[in-house]
Amino acid sequence: MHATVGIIGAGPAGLLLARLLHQAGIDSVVLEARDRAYVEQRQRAGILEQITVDALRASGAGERMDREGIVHHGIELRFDGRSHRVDFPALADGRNVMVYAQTEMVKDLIALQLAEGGPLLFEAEARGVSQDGDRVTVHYDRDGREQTLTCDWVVGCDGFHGVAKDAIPEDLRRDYERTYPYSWLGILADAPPVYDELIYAHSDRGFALASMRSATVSRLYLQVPNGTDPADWPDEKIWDELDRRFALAEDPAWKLTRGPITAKSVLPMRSHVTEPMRHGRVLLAGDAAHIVPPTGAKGLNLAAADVIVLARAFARYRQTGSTDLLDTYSKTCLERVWRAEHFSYFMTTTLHVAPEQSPFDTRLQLSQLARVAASRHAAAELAENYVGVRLDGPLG
Ligand code: RFL
Ligand code: PHB
Repeated sequence: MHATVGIIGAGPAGLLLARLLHQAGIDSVVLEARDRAYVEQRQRAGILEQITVDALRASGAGERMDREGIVHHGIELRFDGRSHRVDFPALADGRNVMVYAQTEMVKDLIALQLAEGGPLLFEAEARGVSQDGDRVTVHYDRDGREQTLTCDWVVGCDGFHGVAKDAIPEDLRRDYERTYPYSWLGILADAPPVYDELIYAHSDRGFALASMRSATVSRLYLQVPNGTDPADWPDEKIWDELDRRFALAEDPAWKLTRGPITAKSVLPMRSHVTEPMRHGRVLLAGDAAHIVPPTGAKGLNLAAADVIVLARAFARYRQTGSTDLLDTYSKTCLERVWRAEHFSYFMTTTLHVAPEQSPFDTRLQLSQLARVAASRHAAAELAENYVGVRLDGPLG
């Protein structure tokens, strides 16, 4: 099998790239290690920046998002027993975010790609990528035997544990990493969201986040120690702990609406960047090149930003034969990546309580949060980063 662009991984990055290439008249083949049901059910992100919303529309798969997605005009910060709202449009040039689950975005992209796109092969696991002159080959396992896909270009959209990044020789590759001394316990509950926007809470018991999937389904997170077993958190204990962490001094009766918990999992927190994001005819996009802790809601949006830049670079190459945008791909993306890395680190370390945290560190966190509440400049810095910074370059 041959493709102009071989794409490894059918997460948001790989699927969106395949659709954007299709719209630009460029053929691709997507190889995905898992089966369709697994990929469609994986619970992950929920917040889309404007560039992600626009890209989903441009891909042709934005119709259901436009019907069912919920526009959010701000977030609430809770700390020191009080609440403060960060108003996005007022602070960030009228911009907003959209709440639409990654699971739904992935379902929409898969349905469209299978209906009218190039091949999307499930249960096709890439083992490695080899380059020989202008030809790149993906070696993959499917139907119990090793097969090959030859390509002009290969894009590794195979997530943090993928194989594509091994195509960058060790002496040219740099990895930057930070791990955090806490994890998130995430639940889905058949309970109406507590508030019509997201609540990010700092408390002396640890961080908590109230998000949503629909008018009847809540997505809630609690900071827990690394290595936590979800089985140690029966449902009542989770609800009690959420109520304590979201507690408001001026409204002690304030409580979450409880409902059946339908999913429970623990996610570790890590920051990681692999540079450069291209070697020869192999390019990396999304979690394959960089991951962030989820506190800034940036992972999915960075994946979308990468493939938007990449789809434009391939379209230009097809139209003019120039590789200039492919040549600057890594540099262009890394500028946004490092901004998001910093913001995610800032949100994470400002809102979580580290295991050995001193009272001094807690005072610093509360002072920073109070500054966001008191200063338009400090709030605007948070709002601009949350809705997505504007940078010079193709994404504006
Ligand atoms: P994905 O979604 O990990 O998709 C990669 C795909 O590649 C496949 N794959 C392979 N296929 C073929 N051959 C191989 N050798 C392969 N190796 C892997 C995988 O099966 C998979 O289908 O990466 P992508 O497309 O770059 O998208 C990035 C986003 O998924 C990610 O940034 C966010 O979901 C991060 N993230 C979250 N972000 C948020 O903003 N809010 C969240 O609440 C949130 N929760 C999460 C998350 C990431 C998680 N991971 C990666 C562990 C929760 C989790 C558990
Ligand atoms: C989510 O809805 O899953 C979500 C929202 C915002 C975050 C992280 C996760 O920062």
